[in-house]
Amino acid sequence: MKLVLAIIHDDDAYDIMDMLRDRGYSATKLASTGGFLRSGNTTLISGVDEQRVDELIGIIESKGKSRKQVMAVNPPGAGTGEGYVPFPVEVSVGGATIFVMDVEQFRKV
Ligand code: 2BA
Repeated sequence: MKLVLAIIHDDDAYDIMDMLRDRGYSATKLASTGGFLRSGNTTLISGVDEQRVDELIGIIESKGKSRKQVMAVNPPGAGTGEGYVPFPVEVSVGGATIFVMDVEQFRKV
């Protein structure tokens, strides 16, 4: 068994969850926060048989859209002092960031 952990955009979460449910996958949705943008995103975790990992990733890829997001950045060396005007920087976020891990044990008790 594998554990798939996928960090996706909040706006894609319900479409992906719906499709996973329709295809018979179990998944858990966690509210998470990106360390760089400090804005909300969604982490899905799903335990699946190894043979189904590629299909699961395909579903996430098909619904997870890449987006541009703008963040305000202080000029280099500005620190936290006043008098500096933050400037906007555009970053490309997602589709999805996906980790696949081995599961040593899976138990429901
Ligand atoms: P954030 O950490 O908020 O990052 C949002 C986007 O900002 C990233 O998109 C990337 O384009 C950019 N970015 C991140 N760190 C950067 C840096 N040090 N310098 C310049 N640009 C940077 P994605 O790569 O698509 O990542 C989307 C979200 O997936 C991340 O949100 C984070 O929550 C998660 N993530 C990405 N890589 C990860 C990793 N190696 N481990 C854990 N979580 C990760």
